[in-house]
Amino acid sequence: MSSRKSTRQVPSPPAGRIIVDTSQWAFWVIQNQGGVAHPIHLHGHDFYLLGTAAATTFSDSKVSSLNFVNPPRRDVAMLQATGYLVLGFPTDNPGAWLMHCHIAWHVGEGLAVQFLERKDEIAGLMNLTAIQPACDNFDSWYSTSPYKKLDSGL
Ligand SMILES: [Cu+2]
Repeated sequence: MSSRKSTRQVPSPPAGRIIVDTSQWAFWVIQNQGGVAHPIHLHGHDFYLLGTAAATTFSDSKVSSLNFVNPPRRDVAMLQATGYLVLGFPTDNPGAWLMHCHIAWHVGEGLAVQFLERKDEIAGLMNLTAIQPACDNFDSWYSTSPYKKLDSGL
């Protein structure tokens, strides 16, 4: 049996700051101020799980504890109660991506963010003319539907 394991070196952000490098990598620090854990899911990428901890606040002094050498690769990771989650991914997939808690009613309460990645490239990668008829059909149906959306729609 051959091994397909590879090692990925994630570039470290500059000391003392977590930044978004719009040309190559995005780094996110998600701080949970509540006492309930949340499974955080990202669309458009598998992300690298650089660090996580429960019952503590992320600060610049914790950057040195992050794992930038062959970190776990996930599309969901647990944001622990009153803790933090640090993730990173290469900005290699232009699009409008959603990152959210995977508990649907938490999304309805606002635990979601949508961001544009490489915005200027998106229109050139999509055929908006092909999408518009489906949007028009939905709008036509929804305007007369007795079933109105009550939540985020996720
Ligand atoms: Cu949640």
